[in-house]
Amino acid sequence: MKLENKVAIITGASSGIGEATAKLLAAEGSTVVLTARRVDKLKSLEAEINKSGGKALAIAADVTKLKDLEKVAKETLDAFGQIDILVNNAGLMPLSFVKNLHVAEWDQMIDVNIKGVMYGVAAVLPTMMEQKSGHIINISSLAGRKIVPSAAVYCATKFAVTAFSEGLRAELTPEQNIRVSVIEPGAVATELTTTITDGDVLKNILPFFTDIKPLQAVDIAEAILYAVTRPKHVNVNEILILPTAQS
Ligand code: NJP
Repeated sequence: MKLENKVAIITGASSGIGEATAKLLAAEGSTVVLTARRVDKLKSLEAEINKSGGKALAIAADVTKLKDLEKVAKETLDAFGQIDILVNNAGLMPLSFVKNLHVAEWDQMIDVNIKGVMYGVAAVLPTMMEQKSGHIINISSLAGRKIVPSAAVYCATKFAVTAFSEGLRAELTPEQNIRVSVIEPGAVATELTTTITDGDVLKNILPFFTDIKPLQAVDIAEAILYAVTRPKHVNVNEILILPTAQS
């Protein structure tokens, strides 16, 4: 087992990439702290992992609230005494054309995709600095490198995640022995597109997501596992991973 005696907090663990990552890290021996808003989903994942011999603890949290994430960090420390890995994965993608002014959705993406990631870091950093070790995985996107119509705000949030991650790495990795990796998926078959409400996107753009064979959530979980199981002197800065059929 590659992650024995490790403790990982995973945000957005109630579905998709977060759920798959929780299962994979637990199967490699890590204790996994599962967090998201949908408690029923978290509880059933907690039960599934514990039943199959892993160790999981579900704690409800909204990543737009710093206090919630501080509570997750505190309860993790109280229960397990350490925080080795944070997978900052919670995110939303209600794509829309700027001209359609879905301003409330812009706010939501900024709050979850950018501030949620920063709050996750703020919640675990004091512990990781005291430990003089830790690994922060931030989930960005191909959209953090490539900008397309209907994704202006989503891309802006993912560019921010990628920039913040590089800033974190430059500050923390050499000095504090806290590794930072950014994972940039292309299209992955998850619930992510269910938040789209813009009719123009649903009609014209969404089919793109179904026309190609997308990645599965476990494909991204495996990239995360790769990053967190490198030898201590190796920091995997970035992994961009796309479906073979995606241009
Ligand atoms: O999507 P989905 P993915 N507080 O919808 C949680 C990025 N990505 O796994 O709170 C706390 O299955 C939500 O939980 P709940 C993407 O940008 C994906 O694909 O219970 N949690 C759920 O667990 C995102 O950063 C693709 O509703 C909140 C999770 O977020 C990450 O991958 C491509 C929350 C979303 O799970 C995981 O997304 C790409 C809140 N306020 C990047 N709001 C892709 N799928 O194609 C939401 O490039 N969550």
